[in-house]
Amino acid sequence: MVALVGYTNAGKSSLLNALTGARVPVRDRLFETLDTRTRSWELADGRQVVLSDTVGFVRKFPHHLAASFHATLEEAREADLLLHVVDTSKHEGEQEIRAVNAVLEEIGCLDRPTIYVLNKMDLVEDASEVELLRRLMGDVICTSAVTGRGLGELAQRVGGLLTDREEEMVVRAGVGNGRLVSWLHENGRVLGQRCYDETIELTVKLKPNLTGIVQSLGGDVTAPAD
Ligand SMILES: Nc1nc2c(ncn2[C@@H]2O[C@H](COP(=O)(O)OP(=O)(O)OP(=O)(O)O)[C@@H](O)[C@H]2O)c(=O)[nH]1
Ligand SMILES: [Mg+2]
Repeated sequence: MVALVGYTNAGKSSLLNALTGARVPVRDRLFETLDTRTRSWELADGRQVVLSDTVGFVRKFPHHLAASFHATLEEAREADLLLHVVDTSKHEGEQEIRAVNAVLEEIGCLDRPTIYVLNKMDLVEDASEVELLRRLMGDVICTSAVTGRGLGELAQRVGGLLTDREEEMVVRAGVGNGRLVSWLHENGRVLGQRCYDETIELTVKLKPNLTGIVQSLGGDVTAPAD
């Protein structure tokens, strides 16, 4: 699960639309998005990740929007990876990043793996602003939801980070267990598969926290033999 977070008007919904072909309303005004939208995002290697758009963060949150904001925080809490979207065309980029990070800290998400997405690059005239943010944030990707710049690179980086968290394992099950086999193809990356006697054996890359599901579906999980 990947969540787009960031200051209001940074371009989160525009990026969700550009990356997934969704049609979430986008407008040049504060708090355009008031509920969480979730879409399936297919990375270059065919893997599907769940990408969520969230309500924009601000320094002082208006009280009547508290309920929407609360739902957004849940989304951020559940995400494996945060894409912190920044409006790079504004001079307040740095203050806005700090304001968003203060909220993330409050909800205990500041240590979540995060990619800083410097968006609206098509509007940037002052390259020194970008350099400053790059120095401050370290790992950044420059994008434009309008021209599509950087979106491929972003998908690659997300894929790389999620792959790092996967582990290789061997799953054995009865040959008739089609449910488990299709679950593994959907939720992991199957590197190899063979059948012997009445057993099917798959070598898969999978997030370790999913092994419980594999077992509940009748799979026997072991580490790969070297
Ligand atoms: N030029 C340019 N405009 C962009 C880009 N990304 C978003 N916008 C514009 O910025 C405005 C805000 O975009 P949204 O996608 O609604 O921003 P958001 O972060 O979802 O905003 P909230 O939902 O209000 O928090 C819209 O007018 C978009 O068309 C970009 O990369 N380049
Ligand atoms: Mg939005």
